[in-house]
Amino acid sequence: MTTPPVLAAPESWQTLAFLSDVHLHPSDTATCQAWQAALQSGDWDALFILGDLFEVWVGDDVMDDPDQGAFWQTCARSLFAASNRAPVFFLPGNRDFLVGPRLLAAAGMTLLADPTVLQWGEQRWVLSHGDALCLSDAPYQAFRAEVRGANWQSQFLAQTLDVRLAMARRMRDASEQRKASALAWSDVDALAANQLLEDCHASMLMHGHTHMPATHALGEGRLRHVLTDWDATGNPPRGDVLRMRKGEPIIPPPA
Ligand SMILES: [Mn+2]
Repeated sequence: MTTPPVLAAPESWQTLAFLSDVHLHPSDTATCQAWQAALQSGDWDALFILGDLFEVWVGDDVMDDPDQGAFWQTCARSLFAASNRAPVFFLPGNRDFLVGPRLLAAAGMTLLADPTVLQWGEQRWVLSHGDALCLSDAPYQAFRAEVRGANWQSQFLAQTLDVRLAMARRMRDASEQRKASALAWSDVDALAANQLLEDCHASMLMHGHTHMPATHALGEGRLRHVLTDWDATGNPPRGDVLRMRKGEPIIPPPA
């Protein structure tokens, strides 16, 4: 494998914050408000957003859409305000990999590759969205390889915003139907996670995507920590910013 890029945390970073899978969308203002409130607390030295911040992102020009544009611009402003207090890093997910330079600038976010190695003092972690490691879902991996390619992306972005929004609606409906059906949700492959950590000389993989928050022991002291998704209208409501103090370990529950 090619070695992932390494982000070396400055000495001054004492508290880091992590979130993922907020799935922001104009149809869910409650979750957006919960997320904005969490951003405003801002008691961290850097914030890492590990993908699927947006339910769907069909191109940065969605900020100009007469119906949705105002919502997305509000999201960007909240991020920009947070970035004025502490750096905000964005690692794209399977819903928002088309986030481009315009949104990154408007939101004050720095783009991270998936995966990225975070070197923070003695700790060395791998940050990822997680979908690339869900290897048992072969059709999804084939789809992913296609849509992450430059050809697919330039063809998709060449279509009008209305056409792209309509395509996104259809894909979202199909995804909802799939979730509602009995099909098991694909999970991160433990062997692949372990191999990635070994290759990166890292002790923990932190990711989102699966909406199955947990800490898994992978053996030899390695961990896989899964962030929660957000849904303020869920029962109970879900959504959380994980705050880590420098040197503080994540303790896995007893097996
Ligand atoms: Mn995802």
